[in-house]
Amino acid sequence: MTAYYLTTPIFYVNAQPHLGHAYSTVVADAVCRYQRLLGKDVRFQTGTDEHGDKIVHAAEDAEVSVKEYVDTISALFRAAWPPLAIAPDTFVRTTDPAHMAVVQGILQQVYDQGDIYFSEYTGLYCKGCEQFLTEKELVDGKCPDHLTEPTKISEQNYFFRMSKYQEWLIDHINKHPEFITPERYRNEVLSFLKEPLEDLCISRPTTRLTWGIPLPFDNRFVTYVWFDALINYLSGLNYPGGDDFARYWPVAEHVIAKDILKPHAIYWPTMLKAMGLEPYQRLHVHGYWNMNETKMSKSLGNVVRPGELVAEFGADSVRYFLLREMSFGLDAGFSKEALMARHNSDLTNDLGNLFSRSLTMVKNFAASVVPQPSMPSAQDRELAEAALAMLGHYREHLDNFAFHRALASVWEVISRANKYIVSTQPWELVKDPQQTAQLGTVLYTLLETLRLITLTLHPIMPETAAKMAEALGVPGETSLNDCGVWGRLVPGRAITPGAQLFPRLQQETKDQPQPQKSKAMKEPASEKTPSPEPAAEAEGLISFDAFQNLELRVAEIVAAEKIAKSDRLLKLTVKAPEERTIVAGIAQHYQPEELVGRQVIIVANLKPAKLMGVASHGMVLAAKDGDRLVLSAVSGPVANGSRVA
Ligand code: ME8
Repeated sequence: MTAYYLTTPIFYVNAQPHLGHAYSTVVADAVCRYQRLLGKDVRFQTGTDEHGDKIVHAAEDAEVSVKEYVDTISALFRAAWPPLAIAPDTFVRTTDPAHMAVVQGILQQVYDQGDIYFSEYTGLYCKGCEQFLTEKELVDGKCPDHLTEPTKISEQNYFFRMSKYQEWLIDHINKHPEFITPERYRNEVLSFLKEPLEDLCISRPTTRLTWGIPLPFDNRFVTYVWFDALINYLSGLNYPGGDDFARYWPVAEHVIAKDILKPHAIYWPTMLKAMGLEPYQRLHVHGYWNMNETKMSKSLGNVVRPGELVAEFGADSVRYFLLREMSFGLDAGFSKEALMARHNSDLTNDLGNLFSRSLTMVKNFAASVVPQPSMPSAQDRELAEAALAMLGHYREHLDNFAFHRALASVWEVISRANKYIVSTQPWELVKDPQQTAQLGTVLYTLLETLRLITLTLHPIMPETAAKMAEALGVPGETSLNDCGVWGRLVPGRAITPGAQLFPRLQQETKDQPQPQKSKAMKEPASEKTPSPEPAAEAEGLISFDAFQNLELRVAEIVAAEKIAKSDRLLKLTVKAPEERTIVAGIAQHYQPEELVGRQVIIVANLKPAKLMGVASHGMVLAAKDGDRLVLSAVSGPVANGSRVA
């Protein structure tokens, strides 16, 4: 089995994960899932970078020991990924003794062969970058990334003979056009390499910094951050021994943002060359997520927390947005409104609607089984051909990390399929027994198109794709090579229409842009016969009248007690404003005593029901957040019985 190895940067633990970190990691996760879909043996690595001045200062600010600090923040990074459906295989910490031993082994080797030497250096040091900058790199005398003036520092240190490998590196980049992509970054590196390369300072005296890996040949120094951090890509493979290194290093690829281009495109390949190793295969460089035109960064504090977005939109919606909205390599602006618009337009309207309409029609018109297709018409063939062509475009774009293009080609087919429903009018075909064969072909064409769409979504929205595959009766389809052909759905097999894929989300303010309604979903004005499955119903929408029928009222809890033999139920007496009893399944989340005096929202016109022998007249509303249940409330005191609408 062909191997594939992809890494993200290892993130500094001087602050908590934000959307910028999440982006690189979602990208890597999606690509790894895609490579698995191609049948490869994939290794996906991320981790945390835990040495250096920055970390020591962050721990001082937090008033905890450095060890305690790095353990806490590293754990936050590790915990940030599963909620985004990100599943790395390895998580490297630079404070792991195993990593530190690999770094020391490499330092000794490179020192022994004469590529590390001791010397004095005076230079302009940027604390933010933790590196010396050349005059040329400054903008108005300041570091362009941190907007601060670097400090002139003079000290004795160890240096890596990077200049020795400059010609080799230029030659390597020229001979391997894919080594650094997109091309703009390759050009940037080649242009930087036009000037003579200076040797790289790789140490800090322990008088200035102790939180680092001691140089094995001089314990008055620790190694400076890049010689430590970059080696994670090898230590995670148990370099130099073991099978992993032999298997995965020859196929290594890295994902980074442009802020760390120089260390990855210049320091790292020359370090590898000095070690006698082959360089990585490809470096994929992306741009920045900006907030109001400025880079989202922990030092500026203008960050978005991925966990909060997941709680509001769901992991798949956030993943889709990140991959669809940014052209890989360029900067993109983040706004919640844009995320909301994509959720409602691309996911709820286009994809969700296509899926629910199609499956509901199979349920209603074909008894929930895959129908037998017959001779396809030109229209049927067109959709099938477009769906197959989509797979080709999708693969080509994903191979080049052009996620937005790959997704645009999938959504083009989604839009075509929605139009196909409108023009083939299955609800009319079902009325005419002579059209049964044609109806079967239309429904089969829709189901096959959906199956191919599902295949492309596995890497992007894993949970959604799993739900779709389950409903289509193909839960095990996990190979693009085997399954990316037309006609694999077997007539007669059961289809199980499930729940709505993406609930529609509400805009918070009127000023926010409305999601664009996909053209494909606009039913033609000439369509006189109403569809038996109107779009709104298929989306799980209800009419205002239906909502009005629901009597929501504010109620005050005046008494609460446990119900014998039930560890789940509490008997509540509420005033709304008349007194009534409601049985609520909240005993595992609230003690009776903490409830009295609270105002909650109830459904007041629910049919009475008996629970464990107690008659319940209504239902208390609560939010379910994973395993947690949190009672509804009003933001200020109101009269008991007030209507909520
Ligand atoms: O540089 N937009 O760690 P770091 C997009 N430890 N991506 C962003 C971003 C933004 N606004 N902000 C951060 C380090 N990133 C070193 C790396 S690797 C051997 C050592 C992402 O915590 C992006 O991947 O500052 C960027 O390259 C990385 O976080 C920098 O993370």
